[in-house]
Amino acid sequence: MTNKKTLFSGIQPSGLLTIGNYMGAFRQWVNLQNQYNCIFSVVDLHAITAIQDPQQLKSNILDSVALLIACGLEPEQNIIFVQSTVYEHCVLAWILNCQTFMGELNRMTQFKDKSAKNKDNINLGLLAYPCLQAADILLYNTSFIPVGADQKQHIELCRDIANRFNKNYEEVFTMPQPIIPTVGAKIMSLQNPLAKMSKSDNNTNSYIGLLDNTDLIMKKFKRAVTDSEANIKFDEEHKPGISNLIKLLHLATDTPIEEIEDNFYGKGYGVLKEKTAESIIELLKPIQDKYHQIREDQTYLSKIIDTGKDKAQAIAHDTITRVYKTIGLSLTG
Ligand code: ATP
Ligand code: LTN
Repeated sequence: MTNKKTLFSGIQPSGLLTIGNYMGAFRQWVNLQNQYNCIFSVVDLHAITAIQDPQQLKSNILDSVALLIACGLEPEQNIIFVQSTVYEHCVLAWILNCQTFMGELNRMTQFKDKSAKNKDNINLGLLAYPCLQAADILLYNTSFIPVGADQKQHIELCRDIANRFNKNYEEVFTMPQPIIPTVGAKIMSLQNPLAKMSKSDNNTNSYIGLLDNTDLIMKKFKRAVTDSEANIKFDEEHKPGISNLIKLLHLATDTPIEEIEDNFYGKGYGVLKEKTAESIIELLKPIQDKYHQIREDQTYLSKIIDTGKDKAQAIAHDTITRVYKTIGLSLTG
């Protein structure tokens, strides 16, 4: 390890990764990987807060690792690992549960949203989700956490928990801070532009998967919900659907938003939808090509997962040893 600061982030293998995940998270991860000691995790223990089919979960985990590399993360330079392979996450999560108030967890918007969507499975894991997330972050002496805007509240709670522990015992945890992109922090659903694009949405037309093919991407954009005007203008409050398309076109092509508005002045929504679809198809093409190469090479993928586990565990174990000692628990063996 160098004396660079540590950056940590995670992604749930709860379905096919989307352009929301890419714009809000991975793009930053790729851009920041040379600046920090980076640790990226496929957080499968978080994903099981919703029911997952075991075979599907297994393949989603491998797909996610392969996609992270295909998006440009260098496995030699960074630690890329699967959360469940490092048991220390569960141990620290329990300890942090004991530092977290029920009122804090009940206030989390993600908990409220997910409980409302899955009324028959409001489990304890879903409530304690932010404690496991705090454990992910605090195990690695993390300074920075690049995430989409939806995760801001969880990171704030992680800081509160770390602070409380440090006060109740002694200064063990580094205080982390989020890095949230200025544009792209919240890509909206194509079917409901008032809700964030989410890979676990039951309506597959609401998101663009990173592995969707050309026809499907074109179809999904053509079906995207807009408004009844015919005016291509960036106005997230009054024109959320059109603004979401403009934002995606801006992010995919680096064209400034005002220039997009000028270029499309007087044109119909159909043209904007088509251009946005084309730009996303072009952006995803090299990622998809690289993904298929990597995904077929099981030996290569297993090696990355094993190496990632060993490197992550060495750091996590060191932290758990310190935490145990601090709170008066004993480690044997
Ligand atoms: P799920 O639908 O299963 O809750 P998700 O699609 O919200 O999952 P996560 O795996 O929970 O994705 O999040 C991984 C990263 O992607 C996080 O940093 C999150 O903030 C970011 N992210 C997720 N959705 C979006 C979005 N629509 N726009 C921008 N960033 C997003
Ligand atoms: N809850 C996060 C995923 C996640 C995460 C983390 C992100 C789990 N552990 C640690 C950053 C740091 C989400 O994006 N829904």
